[in-house]
Amino acid sequence: MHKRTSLRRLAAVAITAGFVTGATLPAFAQSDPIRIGLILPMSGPFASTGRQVEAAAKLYVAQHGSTIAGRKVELIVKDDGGTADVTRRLAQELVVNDKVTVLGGFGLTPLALATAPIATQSKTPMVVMAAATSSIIDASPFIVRTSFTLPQATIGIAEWAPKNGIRRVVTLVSDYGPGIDAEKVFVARFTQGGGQVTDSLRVPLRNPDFAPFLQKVRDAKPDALFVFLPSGVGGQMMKQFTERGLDKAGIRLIATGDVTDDDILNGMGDAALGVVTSHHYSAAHDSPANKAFVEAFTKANPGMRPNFMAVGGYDGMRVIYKGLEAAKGAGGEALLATMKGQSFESPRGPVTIDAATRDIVQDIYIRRVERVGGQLYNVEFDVLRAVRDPGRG
Ligand code: VNL
Repeated sequence: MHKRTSLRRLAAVAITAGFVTGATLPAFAQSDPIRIGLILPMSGPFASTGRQVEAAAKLYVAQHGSTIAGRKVELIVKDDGGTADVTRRLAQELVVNDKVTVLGGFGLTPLALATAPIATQSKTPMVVMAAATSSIIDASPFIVRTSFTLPQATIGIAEWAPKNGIRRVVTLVSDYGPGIDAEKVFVARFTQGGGQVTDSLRVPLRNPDFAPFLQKVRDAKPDALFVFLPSGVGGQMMKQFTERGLDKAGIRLIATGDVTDDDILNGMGDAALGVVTSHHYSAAHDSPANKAFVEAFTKANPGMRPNFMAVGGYDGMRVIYKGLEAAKGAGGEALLATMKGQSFESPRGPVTIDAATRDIVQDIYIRRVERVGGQLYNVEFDVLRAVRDPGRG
């Protein structure tokens, strides 16, 4: 007994020190499946994000098969309900019990941040497909991002507004990471362009009551209200915006594309017409790659239109698949290395995972809500090419 233990310990030491005879031992057997663990808010107030990412990830697998480097690929989806403690526990279980090769998903910033230390400690690559606070990328050297950052999305509208007759603006954002990023970048760029931000309002992330804030904006009568709210929440704000008569008072609405999210845009009605936003993805993006994506997504998920969360999930799976293929099914540092630097044509347009920052570089479009074929879409009319995250200087 004692002898066996010490032998085993000796073997462990030999492996760590690299004294293994012959070829290096692979960390997996050829018969082991490659497990990809996605953690998403499939329930709770942000379930639409989970539903979109999951649908797109499953579409990617359906289109590209379940075998990589001769091994079976298993996609595991776990529901964290949008609660960080749950995300952390699920990540721990996926790494320790399921021995996933890579983690993905992460619907909101706090959920990504809660998982980052686990990715670092276990050397498990972690693909952030939805959350978008600039600083997430710094939380672990094992993070790769296929979503976007709020500074990236915000500069488009912040530069467009002062060139288009908007001089005085009030900002309204969700009071957490991405909202603070959006507010900071909007104020800086809009002011640089000659505009003036007269007030900056922050609403709680959970169950926001927009009424008192919008009343304040109505009284202040700026040229426009700039808004960031997480995906799925924009419709409630839009309803209140018109009910309180802000549109009639001549106050324009400008926003990041999170507010006119394709998942809910069509349900917003005429109130949304003419709203100008900037973002990295529109279901109306005019390219063959996007047409094929929207068609396949809608076919696999009748009644659903893919939004920017879906594209983050679809591209996230692309980065994982191509990374695994190049790394011959290995995880850890080897997979991280093959995920970095990937450049490809996404449904959103051309993208690159910057090898140095691990963050996504992508085009940012200026769009206007229009009725196309009886449905509301964000129609792109201008573009900033190959935008890096400006939040990192
Ligand atoms: C976040 C950013 C979440 C943008 C979002 O929707 C969004 C985040 C759920 O980083 O928490 O549209």
